[in-house]
Amino acid sequence: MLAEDLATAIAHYREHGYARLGKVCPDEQIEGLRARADEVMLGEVVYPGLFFQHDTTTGAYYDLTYGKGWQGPSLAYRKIEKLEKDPLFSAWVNDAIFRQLTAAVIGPDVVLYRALLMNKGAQGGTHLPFHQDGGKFWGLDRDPQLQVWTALDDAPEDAGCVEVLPGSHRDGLATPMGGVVPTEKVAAADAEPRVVKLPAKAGEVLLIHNHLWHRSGVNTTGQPRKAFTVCYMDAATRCLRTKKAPRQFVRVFTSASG
Ligand SMILES: O=C(O)CCC(=O)C(=O)O
Repeated sequence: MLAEDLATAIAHYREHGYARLGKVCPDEQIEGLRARADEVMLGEVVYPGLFFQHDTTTGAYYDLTYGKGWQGPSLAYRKIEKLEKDPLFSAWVNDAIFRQLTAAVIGPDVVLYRALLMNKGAQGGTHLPFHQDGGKFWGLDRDPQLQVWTALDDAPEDAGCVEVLPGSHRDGLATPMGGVVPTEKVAAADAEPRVVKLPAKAGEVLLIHNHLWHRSGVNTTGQPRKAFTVCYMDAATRCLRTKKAPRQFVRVFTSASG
């Protein structure tokens, strides 16, 4: 990607809270990631310590269940975290384009908060309400600012593409906890008429500010809608949790590594 195109995308992300990088992941690499995601869901490729959340059958966010882990082979897992353990996903996380991007947005020393699959299976997936990815719920001494979302399958509007409220990142957190934006705040912001839908083709990348209000609907296409989303952050960020040992974050880029 040309340096001036990246700079234009970063300027858009800073102003509006999101940006399109275009189709920056080559087809062959996307096909590998898509196949690997299926292999992980089906239990054909296994890494200890992955986080799995299966999807609902209702499409309702509040029907999601937690803490069950891998529940057997299924292409209807909604979320799989810690995919940096897989060499194909790790290679994409560490791609040179993201070194350039994170150097400009975060600085030279970068760690991962998370690298996860967001899947809306062919059976429909689940409605994801407006939310922000930060706040006390994340347990950090500062909120990360940069998420990189890669479409592994085509994600047209009717597959439940990402939808955003432009500029909403500039108002900070809607609640100190972060996460789902309360419905009364969504109504008060008169969000609906200002929502921008971001349909994407496989291999396209979106930048999403952690404080941007974003959401996605259910998938009515009968085809899977898989995406891989990575949250990068400054290596100086500290985990504040006290019930367990504080998290140590996986290093991605360092000023020393050239
Ligand atoms: O893929 C989606 O539906 C939503 C992704 C998302 O919320 C994120 O990347 O933070």
